[in-house]
Amino acid sequence: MQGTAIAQPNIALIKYWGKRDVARNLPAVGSISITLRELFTRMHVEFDHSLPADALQVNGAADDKMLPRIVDCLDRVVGADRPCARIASTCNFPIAAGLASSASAFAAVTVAAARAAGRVLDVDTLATLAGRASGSAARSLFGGFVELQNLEDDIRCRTIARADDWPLSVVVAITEKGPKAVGSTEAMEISRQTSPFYSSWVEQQAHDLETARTAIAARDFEQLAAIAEHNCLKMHSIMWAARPPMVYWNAATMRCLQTVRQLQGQGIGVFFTIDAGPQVKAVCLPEHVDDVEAALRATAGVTGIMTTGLGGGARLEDSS
Ligand code: 2P0
Repeated sequence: MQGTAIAQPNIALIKYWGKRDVARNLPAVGSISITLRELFTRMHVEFDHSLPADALQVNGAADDKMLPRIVDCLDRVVGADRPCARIASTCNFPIAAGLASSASAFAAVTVAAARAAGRVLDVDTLATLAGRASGSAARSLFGGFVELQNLEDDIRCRTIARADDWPLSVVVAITEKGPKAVGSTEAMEISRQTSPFYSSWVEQQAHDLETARTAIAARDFEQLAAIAEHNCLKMHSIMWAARPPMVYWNAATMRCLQTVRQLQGQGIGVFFTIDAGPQVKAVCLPEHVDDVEAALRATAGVTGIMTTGLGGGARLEDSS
């Protein structure tokens, strides 16, 4: 009764921000993301009737903070009458720092738990279950460019272009490794309840999704860059205008944006996006990755760089 799965985080180009149903964790808007290749979370789940309680280890250390959400996820996948589980997670990038660690974690644990329980579920069901735990996790079941569609009563994810169809690169500039002060779930609710810009955000999302979809289908980098940066800045402006205001950026975040603008001025194919954290993700054409890496590495306040291509969706490990 065990299973091991690997999932990569994804970075939204058209962002999910806000929920229409908090209890079922349904997003207020659709989103489009790219699944990354080199960053990953590996989850091992083992059900054991002799265990007195569920236990989670993250990178070798007990983690009681994340445990309740993992427990809920296991209950949804397997049923609440399941045996207790030993869950071990390893992650090769900073956790809870705006690098979509919850996306890869919940995608991986959903797949691993289904295997451990002997449940054979199709990818749509796995994505729906992962999305109940963390909205962005649904997208990590799929590879390449992924659209999360907001259906009337649920969500559905689809790969709209494969990683090989348009092999972009992503350079992540780390500006701070610590966990964020306000989690996304709470920040989304504060945004929905207090930000004067929230309703326009929801109204305009269909337009942004359509623009990005068209740009991806045409492999139009400039059009994708323009809509992704616009959508990202719009999402952060919702938070800046909320009560209390929430600013995930630091001074180095802003300096990275200036670096990206300078690169664009030199004709380099690159754009930025920023999630619920201070890291900057620079999406670029593969031929420009060395220039982008060098420029971000030289930006004051950048403490680390991670470069990755686009990858496939969550999967069971071969031995699982
Ligand atoms: C996204 N983010 O589309 C957006 C952009 C962060 C900024 O989805 O509350 O951990 O668990 O459903 O998926 C991060 O939020 O939120 C996120 P919950 P999640 O990637």
